[in-house]
Amino acid sequence: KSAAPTDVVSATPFVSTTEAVVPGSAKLKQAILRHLTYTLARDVHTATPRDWWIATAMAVRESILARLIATQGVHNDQNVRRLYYLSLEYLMGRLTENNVYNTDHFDDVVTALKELGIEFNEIREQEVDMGLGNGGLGRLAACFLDSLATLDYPAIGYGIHYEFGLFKQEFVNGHQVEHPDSWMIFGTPWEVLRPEYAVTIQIYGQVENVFDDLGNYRPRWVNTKSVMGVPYDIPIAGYGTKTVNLLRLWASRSTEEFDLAAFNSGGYVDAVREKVVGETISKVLYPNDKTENGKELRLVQQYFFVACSLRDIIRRHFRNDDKGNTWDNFSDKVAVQLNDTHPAVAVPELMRILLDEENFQWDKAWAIVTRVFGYTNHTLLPEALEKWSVPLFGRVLPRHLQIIFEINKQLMVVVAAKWPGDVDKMRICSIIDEGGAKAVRMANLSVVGSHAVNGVAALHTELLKKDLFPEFDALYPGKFQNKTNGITPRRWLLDCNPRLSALITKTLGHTKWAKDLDELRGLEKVAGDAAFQKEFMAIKRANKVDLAAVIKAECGIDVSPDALFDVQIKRLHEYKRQHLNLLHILALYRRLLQNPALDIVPRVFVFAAKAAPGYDLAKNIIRAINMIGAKINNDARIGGKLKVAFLPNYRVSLAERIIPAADLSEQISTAGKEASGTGNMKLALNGALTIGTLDGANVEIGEEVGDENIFIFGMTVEQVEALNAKGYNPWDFYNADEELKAIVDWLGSNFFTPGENQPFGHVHHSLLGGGDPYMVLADFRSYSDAHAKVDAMYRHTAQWAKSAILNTARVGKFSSDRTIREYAEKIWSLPSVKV
Ligand code: T68
Repeated sequence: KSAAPTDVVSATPFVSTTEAVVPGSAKLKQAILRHLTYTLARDVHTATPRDWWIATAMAVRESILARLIATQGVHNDQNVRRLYYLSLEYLMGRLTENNVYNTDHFDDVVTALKELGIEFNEIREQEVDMGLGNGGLGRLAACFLDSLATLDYPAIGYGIHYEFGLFKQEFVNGHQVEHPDSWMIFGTPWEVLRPEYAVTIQIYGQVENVFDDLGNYRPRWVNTKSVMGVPYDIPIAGYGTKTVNLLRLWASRSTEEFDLAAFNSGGYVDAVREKVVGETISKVLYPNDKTENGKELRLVQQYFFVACSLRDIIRRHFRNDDKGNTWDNFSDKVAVQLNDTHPAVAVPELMRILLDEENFQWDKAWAIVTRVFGYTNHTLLPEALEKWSVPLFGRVLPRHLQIIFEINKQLMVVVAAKWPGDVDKMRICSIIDEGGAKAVRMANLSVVGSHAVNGVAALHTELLKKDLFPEFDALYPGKFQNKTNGITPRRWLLDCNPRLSALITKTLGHTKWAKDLDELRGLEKVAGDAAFQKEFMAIKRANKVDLAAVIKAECGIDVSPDALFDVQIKRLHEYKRQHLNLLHILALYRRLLQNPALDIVPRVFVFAAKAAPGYDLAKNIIRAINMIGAKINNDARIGGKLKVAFLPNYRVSLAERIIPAADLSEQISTAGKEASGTGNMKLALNGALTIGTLDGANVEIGEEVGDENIFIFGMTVEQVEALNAKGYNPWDFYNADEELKAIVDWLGSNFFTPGENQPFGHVHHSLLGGGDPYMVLADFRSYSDAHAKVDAMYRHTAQWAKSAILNTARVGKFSSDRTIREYAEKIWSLPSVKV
């Protein structure tokens, strides 16, 4: 039977839906030229590099779309169980190169373009990053999509098609300045607009309390505003397989109903202005990666994408009613993962649909809901746990608030049964925070509404159970699980480090490693081999030469590829302690000034980080690194032994240039604060040694690579807790350490910015008067000592090379393929489906 396949992407005029373009450079060359003419209206003489990029992407896209159609057809015909990943963020980066590699078109593309006189390396720079996320959480979602498709799991990602992604960062006199990221004004070849799947959702309004003829409560949600969600589909091609899944991102549009009231009362111009309100929802990504600020538009964004996605999921399920799909088998076919609490409003939304639209009894509806959802927690920091004020929530989603109150009422019964008479336990477990202004606790809602809750590293999950949710862990034994994060080895080794990839393939004699990263263990036996070490380190050096050119172009700083490249790249946050790194730089600088003959390994400190626009301390740390760096870089007295380069506008495509060139990976958060980290995994995989605390996934990286191949320093979680319990006073450490005192005072002066008053006052205050909440001073000496060991090992080229190789060889565990298999088996019960 030839029913229309599900989620068919409308074909471009050049694509046959039945036949994929046969790969091969000749065909590809033809397709590129065809798109140049008929998609872009260009000829080879007038084509710009951007035209060549789009034509190339369009040519590769043909076969990807054909595979997308085939994949969705198979999934639909077999009525498979699917995983739906709900995430407010996806940090996809550039798509062309990844798609070219994953579909094995790389050699053909390079050859085809060469024949046309074009270098692939040049045109790929034309693509603007798709930066629809803040940091680790958004990038994790992107890595997961790659692994899901590669492992042939039927899966769809849902999110928001932000018009503006994470801001672009520029430095002016060392200060961070933000600019809008208009990534899509000229469109992108990698998305397909699907107006046929547009949905209309309701928001705001009031609840009318109505009873039916039998006296049943039948609330009516009325006077709502309508908003339309229009989906854009981005194909997600698996590596070394035919599976192509999709990422569906919703753009908000006003509906006619939305305009009408304004039109009647205020006339045409007001009507159009109202329309703008509807379009505002998907306008911009919120740039805070930790603190939640209770902004109404953010809640509206969350509800908008969740409501659109659930509508779409339900439509897809019931389209297969001829295959027996009903609500009874809904939770057999549908698994939904909540990427943090940002999509947690899905819990009351699915309840509302079942209760109010489908007339379910509460218990039956609740059973479906809790079977469908899983929840991933990404942080223990209290300021990052989402809360919505009850009045705000009730204004935006009045019916959902009622449902949350009912969920909570039933929860309180369960809590009271477990701990009779213990009001404290009720207060702690309640979804409603009653201390002070009433608020909805989204984490509690997510835990209660899901059948599985997971942390993102072993240590994080332990702390989740012990410190954040001990009551829920007791109430629901077995609900809490660990799923240590991972990264896709395709983007983070195969694509970004072609030199090392080629060496690995040559040495192992196969490319299986890109799909089975434990194969890298095969490198262990050559880790001590002098010839292999030489090749490995020559590749590292070549990558450093490339990065040095980027540093020169972006910062105007000359750096030597023979120096040790010491790298800290991540969001700027007090708990990540970029200022601890800065104190160490100041210490080295001071030691050199006091003894210019001091023999240290020359170092290049590479930073890249964005600070949330309203986060003053983080911005002050950026300024301090920039200004102190400028002073150091231009100080002839130290003979170029230290260089500090803060690369602006950190993003996925910049990470792809930095990571292959790193010697040392800075993972120096206060123990217990970094849930996992994923940059730590990318750097180790590319042969950087870690200097880090026993925090997040560093613990597990240490277990894999071995103590002698990682530089661990600082307090453990237990020691941090003990010091806090006894009362931490940073002045004790300041007064007891002559060098530390001197550099902290130095930081507090205007030595680095003459004429300015207290230029780094914010940082300086946080370390002393502010109480140093992340214990930078307490860990300083141990950190500095660990760096001395780094220095000593780097001088032993063979020893360093061996350690670097063993890092690459032993971090196979951190492939997101392993992570996704664990989710599929232990949380989603998701079989893979070969296309
Ligand atoms: C990160 N979280 C964790 N949050 O900090 C990191 N938050 O340890 C972990 O490796 C990573 O998640 C993946 O699990 C984030 O990146 C955010 O970006 C964020 C964004 C909005 C609101 C709250």
